[in-house]
Amino acid sequence: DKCIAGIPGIPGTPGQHGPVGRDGKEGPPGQKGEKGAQGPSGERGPSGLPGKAGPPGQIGLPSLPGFGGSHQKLFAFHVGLQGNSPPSNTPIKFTKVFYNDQNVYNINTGKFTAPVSGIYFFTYEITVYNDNVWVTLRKNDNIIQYTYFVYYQKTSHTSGSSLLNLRKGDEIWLQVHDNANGLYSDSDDDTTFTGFLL
Ligand SMILES: [Ca+2]
Repeated sequence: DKCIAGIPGIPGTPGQHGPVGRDGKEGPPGQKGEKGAQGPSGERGPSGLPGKAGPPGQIGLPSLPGFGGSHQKLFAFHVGLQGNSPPSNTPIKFTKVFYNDQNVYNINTGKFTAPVSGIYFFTYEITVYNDNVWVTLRKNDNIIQYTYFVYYQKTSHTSGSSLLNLRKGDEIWLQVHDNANGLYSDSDDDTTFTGFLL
């Protein structure tokens, strides 16, 4: 007996969906994106409060006073007495010249004449011998100041100085007062009169 093939059967109906599968593995990271364009500038903010004041700076060194600088000519004299006991009531004539290059002191009259207006300094150093000394510093025959010294032994010294605001042409000199004329000089003693424009 031969087995005869039968007619194929009708396909069955599809099966029902199976249950949901498990999650798959996480994939690799994506590529980095391109940089975006710069955004517009923001508005300016309000001004901040002012800062605190800084500490004070150091005080600078004082400058030295100028003397005979390029802006101003030098005017000065330094003269000495020759002999002793100059006469009273007339300008003392200092005829020993240490410095008088601008001829501001006249050795014939005993007077200094201000060549320009300005502030002048005068000083005198007197060797005293054998008599009291009383001298006056005079400006245009007005007494500016007195210097008095009582003689007591051998040789002594007295001095005076003054700062004066002079006008051009003002005259300054020293003069013995009241016959107290113990001013002295010899080969190794000096009595001097000095002045200069500041
Ligand atoms: Ca002497």
